[in-house]
Amino acid sequence: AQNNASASANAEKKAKTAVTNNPIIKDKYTGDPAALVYKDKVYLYAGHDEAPNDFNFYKMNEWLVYSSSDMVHWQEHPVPLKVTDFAWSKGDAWASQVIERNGKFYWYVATEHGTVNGKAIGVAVSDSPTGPFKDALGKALITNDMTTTKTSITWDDIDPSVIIDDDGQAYLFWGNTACYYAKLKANMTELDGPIQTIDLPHFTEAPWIHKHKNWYYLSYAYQFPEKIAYAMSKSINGPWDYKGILNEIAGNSNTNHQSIIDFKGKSYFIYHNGSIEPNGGSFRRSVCIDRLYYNKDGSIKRIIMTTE
Ligand code: FUB
Repeated sequence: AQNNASASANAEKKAKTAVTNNPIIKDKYTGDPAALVYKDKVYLYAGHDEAPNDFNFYKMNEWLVYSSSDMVHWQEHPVPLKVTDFAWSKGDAWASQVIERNGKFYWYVATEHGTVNGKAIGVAVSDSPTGPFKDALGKALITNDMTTTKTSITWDDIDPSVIIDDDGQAYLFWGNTACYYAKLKANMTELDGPIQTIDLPHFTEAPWIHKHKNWYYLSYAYQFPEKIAYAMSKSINGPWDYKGILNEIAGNSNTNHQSIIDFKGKSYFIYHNGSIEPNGGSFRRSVCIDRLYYNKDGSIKRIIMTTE
């Protein structure tokens, strides 16, 4: 009995260590994290990197959701959304973000459009943060032909990030090469005005919009391989003041993709790297979490990446 007790204490210690260490999810490859704080939990949404070890491009067919009350122990929920849930998509579960409005959860995703050339942004809706989600529109919200005057690439309509400002106005930010934003109507499924472009140094992709105290922050993937940089503004409409690099290239992955939240009095930087050996890398990524600290003037200290 003594042996059993110490074996089970050891197993518990190991399990605790396992869930604490970065990357936080070890049994699957996960990329493009987007966290939602809702009530007393954090919901973490990510794309499922399914590329076999000898396949050097993205293979992503579904999005995943995890929840936690302490940022340490994560519970995986049944797969809440797949590319096949969008009848108009022909594949690719690229980056996404979920937001709550009036008890409904809206999930903005980037995926390949079946008939309009290139990537598009769709929105799915659910009554629960863990789904199941269903296509809210039956068509894409943003398609490549809506932004062709700004860039000639077909993958510029990716990486949606969404915010509801204090006055209730919602905004969608997104982009690759060009950083776009537009107002959303209160129904969260229609644009409410023109698509505008924001000038940011070396903007590659992955905009993340958030507010902390009196400042708006627009962080994004910078250059390639990607670091994360950020800009600050007193207004969501800018002007944006570029503040520099927030996170270095995150080991062994050409892309980096961040989500920034406050939860129970602490701030967190959630991102991905390619750290699971021996096959982790740009197409087999893993979500990590580190603490984020603000300076008194609102600027953000550089992220110290840890394996803890
Ligand atoms: O996961 C596919 C793409 O890689 C995302 O849309 C980008 O942000 C990059 O992380």
